[in-house]
Amino acid sequence: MTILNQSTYEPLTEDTAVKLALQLSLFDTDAVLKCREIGDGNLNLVFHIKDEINQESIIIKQALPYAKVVGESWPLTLQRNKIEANALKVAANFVPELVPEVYFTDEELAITVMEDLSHLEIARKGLIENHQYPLLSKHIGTYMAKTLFHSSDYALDPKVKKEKVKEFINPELCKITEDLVFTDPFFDHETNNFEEDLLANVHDLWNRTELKLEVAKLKKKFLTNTETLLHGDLHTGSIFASSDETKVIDPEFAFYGPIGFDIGQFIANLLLNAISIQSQKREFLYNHVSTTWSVFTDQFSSLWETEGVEIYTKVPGYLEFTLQEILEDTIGFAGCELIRRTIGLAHVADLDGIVDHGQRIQAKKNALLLGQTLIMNRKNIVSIDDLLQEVRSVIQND
Ligand code: SR1
Ligand code: MG
Repeated sequence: MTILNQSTYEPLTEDTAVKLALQLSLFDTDAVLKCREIGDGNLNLVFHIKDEINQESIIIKQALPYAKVVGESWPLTLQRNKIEANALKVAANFVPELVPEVYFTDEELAITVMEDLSHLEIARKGLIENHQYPLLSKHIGTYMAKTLFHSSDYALDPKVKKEKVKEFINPELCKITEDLVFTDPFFDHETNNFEEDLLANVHDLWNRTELKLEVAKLKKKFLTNTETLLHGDLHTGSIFASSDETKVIDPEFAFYGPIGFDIGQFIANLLLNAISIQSQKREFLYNHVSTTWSVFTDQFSSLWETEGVEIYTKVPGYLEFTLQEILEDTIGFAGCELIRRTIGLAHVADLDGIVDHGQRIQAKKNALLLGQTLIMNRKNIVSIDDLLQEVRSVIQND
């Protein structure tokens, strides 16, 4: 199909996005369309198009050929748009209620046209504004159990699974994570970005060779373990939520990796929010951490028992071994995420938005300390209650 009468890539404008929506016949013939570019993430253009007559709306997301957060000096594959659209379609097979519906994709223009979710809030923004989202952890635990189980060797014929590994090879986006999550924050690298008052803490972290050894092991797992199709960037900015609805967006970092990576990123971002608020208000976030893990393990276990195709899923002890390994990885990956969101390239508003300088620096020191503790102690933390006890003991006294 020729879109906008062109066959080569060009970034859309608000005008051409409207033309595209009309060409795709996505609105009624009497539609009066209004379009706004609303992308506030690190990488893409996002157009919100609304029919003011019939109150219908869509989103057109377009990849830019570079990382928006840095600029044109950081080229980035347009292929990520196809990965994202395909990952959304895979997730829709298992959790259609937890992802936006995809209406149309075009590889050449690197666009995905999808359901508008603007009746919901980005969970990170809402959490910062004290919204508690009572169903968030139940929904995300379900999302992770179903998506992570169904794309793994536990559930798929090995040949089919390997075809999917091939389909989701995503080297450029993985390299971003390899650098920004697992490497740069642990060395004196130019991409790092931290406040002067953290200098002593950061130098201390860079000098800890035993910490680097543990991060090396976690990075190795990320590089080499093709356990399942991950979302790959499951932080609270990749989730839309309300009091009764949750939708996971933005799986452009999707690839085959270790199950604990998605869980660790989500839990770390709950903890970043906990660190950013007063200690007496943190309990609901700890409950979210606990519920995420219990919903994930309950549903993953039940899928394992009823739909496991790998013969060893029937062997007593293999499920328990697998869940223990996932927990250990989850805790280690969460530790890396806490550190990189504090001193690496891409920060989070939970911490950076703390207005009081002293409180902000203290919160960032807590995030660095908690991150290191989780990485170093992950083998001794054998339950989610142990994890929360560790979290409380590190960040309680501020
Ligand atoms: C250059 S991209 C920086 C970060 O934004 C994305 O959301 C990922 O978290 C990535 O690491
Ligand atoms: Mg994103």
